[in-house]
Amino acid sequence: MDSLLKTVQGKIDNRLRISDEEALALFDHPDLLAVGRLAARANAIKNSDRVFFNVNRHINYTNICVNHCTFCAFCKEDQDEGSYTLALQEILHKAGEAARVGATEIHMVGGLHPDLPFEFYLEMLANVKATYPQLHMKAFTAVEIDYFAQLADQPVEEVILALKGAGLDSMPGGGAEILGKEVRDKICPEKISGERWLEVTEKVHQAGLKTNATMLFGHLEQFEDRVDHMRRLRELQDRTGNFQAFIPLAFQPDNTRVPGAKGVGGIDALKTLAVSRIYLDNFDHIKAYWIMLGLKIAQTALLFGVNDLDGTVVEEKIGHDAGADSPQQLSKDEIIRHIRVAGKRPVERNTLYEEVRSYA
Ligand code: V47
Repeated sequence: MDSLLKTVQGKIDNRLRISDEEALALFDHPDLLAVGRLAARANAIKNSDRVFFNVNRHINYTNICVNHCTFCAFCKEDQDEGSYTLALQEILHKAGEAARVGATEIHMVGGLHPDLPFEFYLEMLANVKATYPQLHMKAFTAVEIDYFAQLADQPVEEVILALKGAGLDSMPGGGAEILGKEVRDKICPEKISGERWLEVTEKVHQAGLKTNATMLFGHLEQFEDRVDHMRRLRELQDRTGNFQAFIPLAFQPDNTRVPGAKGVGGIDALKTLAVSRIYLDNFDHIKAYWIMLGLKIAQTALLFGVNDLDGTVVEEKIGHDAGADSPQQLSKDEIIRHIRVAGKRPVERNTLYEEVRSYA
């Protein structure tokens, strides 16, 4: 073991955090398996051999979006072929299908639609919640919440309270992309800044809601940008403690407009998940989102510090419009089998990481 690995191991064992320089050095380290072993050690301290998953369904109510992020193949203009906005009845139908198969969570996000009023979103939430109160509504992103504040001409705090009142239970981690300005200006120039994403997320945390945090990687960014991104998240988590999971999203390049981007290889994906597990000492969970990583890498990641495989998903558009070759959905049995084959203990969780059922 070289001196970097020894230092990092000592820090993990003594519950100390690694520096940005150490994280960068881990990204550059040639021994992926050694870095993975350290991440697995850090994860075992937090989660022992448990790997979480949930039974959920994604609903994307519209793909029409006023931002034109170059990495996004999902976004459409109103008049484009393939653009859509779901009617409330269709949304309720999808939520009903999820409820009938025992889902505990609806993950609901969409584009920034130019014409829908804020009331549309409140009504959507309130109707799903009233019809299926057992479903946890994990919905919108900091980007959408900022947009709603503009639509409603209200402060973000008021918008969050109104959404909470209508049934919002927590917020997913999308829209973070890469928080640093230089890369962000290239891949999503019209999107809110990284600073604003953090500010809105902090307000959501202050309103008592849990959220996740994502990082879109494998496009134009350097390792330095990834470490900078994680540092900002670690600092916010020190202040609020309301992040649940960190989710590195592997960039899917098809039908996108990021010059030169080729997508993410298995080694980079595993290294990124592993370094994030070691660096983000104040995050309880690192999620391998199998839709973007592919099932094989997501399963392998369970030996590289990951303790969450996300869920059944059912219908996925954002990654698949960009060429993801993963399936659209997984059954609970398949997820359990993939976790067991990795030598881990499957635990079905709800959105707040409360145990629904543990499988011996
Ligand atoms: O913010 C867009 C990403 C995100 C592409 O919180 C792409 O539990 C890869 O946030 N290739 C939305 N990624 C998805 C998301 C998410 C997913 C699963 C679980 C959770 C959670 C959150 O998808 C966007 C963007 O970063 N994205 N285009 C692409 N071509």
